[in-house]
Amino acid sequence: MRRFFDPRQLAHAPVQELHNGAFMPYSESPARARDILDALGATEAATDHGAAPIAAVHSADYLAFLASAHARWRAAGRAGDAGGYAWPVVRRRPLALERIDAQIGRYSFDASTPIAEHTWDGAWWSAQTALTALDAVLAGDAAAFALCRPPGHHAGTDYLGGYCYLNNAAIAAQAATAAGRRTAILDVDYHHGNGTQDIFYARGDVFFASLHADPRTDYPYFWGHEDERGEGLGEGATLNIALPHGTRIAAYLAALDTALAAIAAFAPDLLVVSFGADTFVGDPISNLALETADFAPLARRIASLGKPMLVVMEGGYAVDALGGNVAAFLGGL
Ligand code: Q9C
Ligand code: ZN
Repeated sequence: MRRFFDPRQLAHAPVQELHNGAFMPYSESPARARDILDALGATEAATDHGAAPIAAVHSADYLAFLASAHARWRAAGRAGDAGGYAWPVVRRRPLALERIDAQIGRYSFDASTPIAEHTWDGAWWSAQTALTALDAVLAGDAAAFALCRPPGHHAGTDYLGGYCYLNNAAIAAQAATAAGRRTAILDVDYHHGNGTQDIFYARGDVFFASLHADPRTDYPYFWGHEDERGEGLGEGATLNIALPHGTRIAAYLAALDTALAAIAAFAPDLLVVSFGADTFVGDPISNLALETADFAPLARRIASLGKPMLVVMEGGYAVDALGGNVAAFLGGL
């Protein structure tokens, strides 16, 4: 299977500084990609597909914000990485504000996703890596792996969050759709893929299924509940399965079978898998209980759908075990 990674993704290297001057350990680090690369061996770089496939998913105003946010943060005399701390949530009317601090609130939903000096470049090449791996699948490969980092599934049309800036899986799914493929997305990251869900929520042409920790107990809290099933033309094209803490492989595979049956009923001719290894029992920020050896049967079960498959990397923060977990998953394909 061809595996894609672009070294320019490493340029995104945030260091989150809190407003009291302390530094917060930042889970989504370049070391994650390095650990996966050590386990995978050789990878192929991305080719630049330009802005159009990204602009097919994200709004022009959001992209302009993201590309300029760090420079404007610095121009406003601020130090460190740009980060949100005030949001227009509670009974506020939409306002077109110029102040960078206000715009970060407008274009984000959490305080854990700093915009560093080279975040735009890293996110750009992460998306291009997904598009390049998609090309291999469109050309006839049974499967391809995009080592996307920063990850993408929490980013919506016009917002960042959850360590995500550009939604790599959604960008690839949209490009596959534009290429005439009927596309389903299966999200097996620990966290609900709220950005991906939002992007396709009112559309019936892309199916979205997600297995994740119950949002009543886990981030991102405000999405991923099982009664969220899509709306309008997308009614029934979203499927959420919420799992309790401590879920092990047997119960996980049973839930996966439900998602796979729904995807099979949609009859896609291409599958995008948002793969997070943060379902691992040793993940420092998560609470499911999959073992390294479980990732191969998990992947095999997904592959049993028999659809051409693009695997896009999402989360996974047990850095020392991450490469082994990803290699186990890819080995299972
Ligand atoms: N103390 C992905 O796995 N948690 N994102 C913030 C702050 C955010 C995870 C907690 C978790 C985001 C792609
Ligand atoms: Zn995650």
